[in-house]
Amino acid sequence: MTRLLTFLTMSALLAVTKGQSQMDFAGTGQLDISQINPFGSGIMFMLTTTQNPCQSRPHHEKHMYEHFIPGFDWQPRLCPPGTLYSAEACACHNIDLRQVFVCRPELLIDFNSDTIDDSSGNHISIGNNGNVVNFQNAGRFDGTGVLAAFQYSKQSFGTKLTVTLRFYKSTGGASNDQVLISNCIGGRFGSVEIALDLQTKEIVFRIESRVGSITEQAEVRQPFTEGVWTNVKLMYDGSTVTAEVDGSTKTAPLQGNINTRYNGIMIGSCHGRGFVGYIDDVHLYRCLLK
Ligand SMILES: [Ca+2]
Repeated sequence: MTRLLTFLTMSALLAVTKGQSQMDFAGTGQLDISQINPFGSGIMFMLTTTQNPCQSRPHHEKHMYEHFIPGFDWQPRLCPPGTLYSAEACACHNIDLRQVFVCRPELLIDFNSDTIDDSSGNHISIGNNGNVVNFQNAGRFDGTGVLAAFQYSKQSFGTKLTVTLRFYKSTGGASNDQVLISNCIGGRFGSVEIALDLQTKEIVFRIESRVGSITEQAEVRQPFTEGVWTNVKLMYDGSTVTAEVDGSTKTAPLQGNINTRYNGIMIGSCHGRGFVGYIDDVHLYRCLLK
């Protein structure tokens, strides 16, 4: 028994030291422990051999489950497409044999009601710093406004992600770099980001991924014009980043899982890069929208 515990402990240590820092997270995402490694160099740590209590529980909709977050109580979460939650496994391990796969938005903000909220049906809570208002069924951003979907903190998007939105750029803003959507943290660009470079008048699409312990980035730029509605799509399929603007497509190669971020998804500003104009029809899919 002692030998077995020693072996298990050593295996866990080796898994960490070999850079296998991605931990399964209730079968729906991954927690990147390299960003929260509390173990300083030279400090020994102990791994318990007691199984952790299950921190998720069934939801009445079997394609979902509830995850306990200290301070936020039980929060609903979606299982990956084609899977159902299993209380026995404490994860989305069951295959949904009846499912006909359709790529549906996990997050949908259409700004069509008085309150700015997620109308995907997944009840993702949207924070508003009070400076984003609905105006003629679109979100008006004055450079200080930001919407936040904190649910995406530390969640992995894996190798399948599509983000679509439309924007109308008005003149002005304190920053020449204005964020439409991003999970940037500090001065570090988002691992998922669509921003405007006002100096070059370009939309900048960014994805940051991780292959093993190596971080890689792809950036694709497309021109835009102020004062017109512009439709954009950012898609990543595990090998290619696709940036589409009003039907015009550019691509860049990239591999690996999209990097996790502590931040949630921010809309309209991130780290002082405030957007001035209108944003509408924000969709986020954990699948490929062809
Ligand atoms: Ca709208």
